[in-house]
Amino acid sequence: MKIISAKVIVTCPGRNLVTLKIETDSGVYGIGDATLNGRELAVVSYLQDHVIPTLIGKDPHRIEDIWQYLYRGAYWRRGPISMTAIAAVDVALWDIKAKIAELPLYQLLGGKSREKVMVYGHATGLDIESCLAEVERHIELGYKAVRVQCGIPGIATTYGVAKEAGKPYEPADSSLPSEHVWSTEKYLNHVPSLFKAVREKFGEELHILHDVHHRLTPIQAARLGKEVEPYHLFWLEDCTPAENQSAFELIRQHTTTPLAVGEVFNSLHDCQGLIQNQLIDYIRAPITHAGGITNVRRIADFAAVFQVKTGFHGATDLSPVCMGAALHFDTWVPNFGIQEHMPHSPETESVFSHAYQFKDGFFTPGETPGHGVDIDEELAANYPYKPAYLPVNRLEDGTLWNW
Ligand code: CS2
Ligand code: MG
Repeated sequence: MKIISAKVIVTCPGRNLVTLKIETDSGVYGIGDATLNGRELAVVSYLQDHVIPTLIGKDPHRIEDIWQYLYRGAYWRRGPISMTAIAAVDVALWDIKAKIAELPLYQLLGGKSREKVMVYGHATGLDIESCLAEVERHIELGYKAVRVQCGIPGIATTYGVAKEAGKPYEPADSSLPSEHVWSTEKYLNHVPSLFKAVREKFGEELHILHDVHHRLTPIQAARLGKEVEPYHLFWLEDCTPAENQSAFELIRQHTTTPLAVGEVFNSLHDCQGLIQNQLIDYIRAPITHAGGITNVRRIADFAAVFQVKTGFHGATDLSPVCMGAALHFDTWVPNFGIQEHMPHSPETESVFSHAYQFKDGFFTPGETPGHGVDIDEELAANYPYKPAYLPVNRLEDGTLWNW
């Protein structure tokens, strides 16, 4: 069997999404997600100009060999652009192999470890009251786990808070980076009251998650982790930038609040210390940005040795193709923790058909051969690429900070 062609499909049904489609001489094709929010065209070029020419004529069944070829053969290793490109090829090849085997992808990984995959939704609010209303709406939809983010008095905009209840908060239409202002002090003084309010209104059973989004120093993260211990969070995410993995030793000394990190990781080397020293509880490196199923399986297996669980990133800037592949992986992976779920826009749902389904707080991946996701290329062409950037953050004194 041979790869005869491959193409990159860029579409913007509410936000830019990049899909790689690999076609074989058997007529079977596979697709992979190649979306890197704000840097999409860099991955498009990496695939079109440097990867696709090397794939033509290769045997699509040789997933591992092609992964090694693209990882080692580039000479320049790691990084989000190359690892996202490799991931798209990898997921497309797993899709092809499973279609040929006429099996849902999870069967090729090792079969079911669970009947359904627990997900968490996003409850955001400009203030605590409106966030509580969103939590209630998610509970009514059946979610057992909800990420809570609210506006901070004295700060105009903060991460993860939609301008209008129920509307996406992810910026997808800024032609150049918008600049936001941040105050750690105002945030730290306010956010523990959010969790207190959620617990008082909804009790102990609901899983509460929160994303700090890289904005604290280690000692500030230690303070927050300690202060929120009474509210038993499921996890505190990205509490400090993790390039310096040993920073988490300081945080771990001060708090038992579970820690999640890794949505910006693309390699096991980004998190090896965090995992083997048990400095975190959940690893979030998503299939699309961490080199695909082949590489994330290595990370997950390594994490299992140290009782670290998976908690894949699943924001809407990861396409339904990523969600589909992730749900098959989540169905198999023994050390599964939780899966993020942000509903894609209706336009995105029309461009990407999928076999995965939501029911009462859980997803199932579907039994369709492959990962069960497809793209309507004609419909995709109706949504041309729109330049868009993630925002940039500054402290109140103008210092450039983490968004
Ligand atoms: C966030 C993301 O979902 C999350 O946990 O950190 O929404 C993140 O802001 C975006 O994926 C960035 O593109
Ligand atoms: Mg996050």
